[in-house]
Amino acid sequence: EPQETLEQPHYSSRYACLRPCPLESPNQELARQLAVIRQDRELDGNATSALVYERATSVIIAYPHKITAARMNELAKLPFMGEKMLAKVEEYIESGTITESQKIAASGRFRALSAFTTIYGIGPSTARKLFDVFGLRTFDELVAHFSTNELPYLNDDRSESRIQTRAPTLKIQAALALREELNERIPRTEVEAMHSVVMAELEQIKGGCTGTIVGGYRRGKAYSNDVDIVITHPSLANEPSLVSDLCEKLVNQLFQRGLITHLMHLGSFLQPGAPRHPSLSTIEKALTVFRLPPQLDPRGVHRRLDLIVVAPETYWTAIVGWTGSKMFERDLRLWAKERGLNFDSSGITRRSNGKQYFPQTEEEVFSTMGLGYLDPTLRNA
Ligand code: TTP
Ligand code: MN
Ligand code: MN
Ligand code: MN
Repeated sequence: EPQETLEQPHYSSRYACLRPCPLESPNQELARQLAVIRQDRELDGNATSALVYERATSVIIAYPHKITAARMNELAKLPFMGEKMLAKVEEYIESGTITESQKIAASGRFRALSAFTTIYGIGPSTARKLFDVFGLRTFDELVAHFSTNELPYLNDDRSESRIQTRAPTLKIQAALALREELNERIPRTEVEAMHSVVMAELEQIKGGCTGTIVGGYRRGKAYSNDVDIVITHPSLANEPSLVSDLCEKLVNQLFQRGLITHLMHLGSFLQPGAPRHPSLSTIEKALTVFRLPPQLDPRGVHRRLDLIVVAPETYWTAIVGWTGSKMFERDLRLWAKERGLNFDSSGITRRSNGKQYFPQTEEEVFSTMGLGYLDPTLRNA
């Protein structure tokens, strides 16, 4: 039952899911400098301040004009533009740089922590400990440190997974060794080649699967940090056990072929803190490390590959949920919540009575939540 009047997208919206945001912004450099401050706050564990900068930056990149002194009055009326933020924007307009961003970018601690957190498994708190407690400064020192230590966990919670596989977890030593390859960005042609290889393997396991590349690729990015594919098959309808079954078979076959080399995480989709409900079993994900066969990539570069297997009834919510951006997704959930709905990749639920909605087109995902439609290329919030 789509709502009758849909909220129309506009750059002045408080919600990232209502701000049309193309990949290229006339205020890219300003946004880049503000993002340095955001990252500094994240690395310091100051999530509240990081979010303030993230929201303001998101509004700025959706603003369709180059920000100049003459635009400051209009900018001041936009959401999340507090006094401190406006002062930084003004400083940028006048001088071309934000002093605080420059100071942060020049600091040795920021440089080390931001470098450490490019390693899979090292988040801000681990990075701070490695720097502050163990006194580590360089990748060589990390390699030496982790040749005798292991992180207590690497986010591979197999106890929660219904999937059984022999593919090894990516340990911290391997993550360090693969650092340069995993940080290399992936051009669109290679994203498409990875998708084709995965679909060909799927066809052998179960004929007639559908698979859509989501994530940054779908938003139009020329280069991606990983490849995200949402997969379904008609026979999975209302058969949760077949969903994890197909995911397991796919991971095992790709591992046997030497295409998947490591796993980072397996298991049902679960937002941190979200209540468990039955529809969770209609989605299963495997976050992996993948390499193309030698005939397609002679270098055999290791790439991150996320496989999301879903029942057909949740296919379109999964596609919207995995197309991103992260900011877009965060506000999509917030918007839904404020309207008494719960949105996640496995469906839309009315919070008061548990009624579930399974939209069968992408437009319907939006209209079910009272949102005007935004093309994926305008979801770069
Ligand atoms: P990412 O692959 O992390 O990001 P991206 O595709 O936008 O950009 P790139 O890979 O080039 O850096 O996430 C894709 C979407 O999937 C994002 O909107 C968030 C969502 N997502 C989840 O919902 N759950 C998860 O566990 C992860 C890792 C991502
Ligand atoms: Mn700091
Ligand atoms: Mn991605
Ligand atoms: Mn991903």
